[in-house]
Amino acid sequence: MLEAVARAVWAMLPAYVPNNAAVLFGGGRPIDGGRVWNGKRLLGDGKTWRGTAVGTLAGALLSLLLNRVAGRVEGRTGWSLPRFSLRTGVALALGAMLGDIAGSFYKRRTGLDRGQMAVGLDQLDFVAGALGLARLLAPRWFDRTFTRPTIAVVLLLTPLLHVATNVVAYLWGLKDEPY
Ligand code: CTP
Ligand code: MG
Ligand code: K
Repeated sequence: MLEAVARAVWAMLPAYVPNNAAVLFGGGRPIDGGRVWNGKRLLGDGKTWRGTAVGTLAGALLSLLLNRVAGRVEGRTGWSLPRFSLRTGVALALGAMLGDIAGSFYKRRTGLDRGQMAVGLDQLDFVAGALGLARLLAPRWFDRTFTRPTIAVVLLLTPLLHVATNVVAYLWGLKDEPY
């Protein structure tokens, strides 16, 4: 049970970190360039080129770092942990950023302004993006790594982890809203 949770979190770490890196280092030019569609911004000021680039890079670098320490963690715990290639690391990180961007696109279409909460969507859009792009770019690795039980753990645990990190980021003054 603990191993299943550890495997799921390990596999998703390259998708979890991009959002937080974007919060820390994002800002600057918005991706939509300020464009408006049907009276609402296409994406909004919360989706920037810099945040997306830094987030993707952070997630991809983390996947390489995880590979370096995986053996040691396995030795201590007896778990068997997933490994990342550059392709799967980038797929998870970029996929997370794209899913988050798609979420903002959807929020703007439904009249939610930048920073307004969308329960469920805010917590899972990046998961859908990360899993979707990884499945597309590395289907065999995806099937091996994200078995049904692992996906179930990810879907249950991610919203909790997401809310917890955002509350911490909010309390530290890094984020404007605790979600
Ligand atoms: N961020 C960024 N680029 C991204 C994603 C996030 O620069 N691709 C930064 C922005 O400063 C953003 C912050 O991280 O405000 C928090 O991200 P998020 O909560 O996803 O954006 P919101 O500002 O809440 O906007 P939205 O309503 O569109 O989700
Ligand atoms: Mg937000
Ligand atoms: K979001």
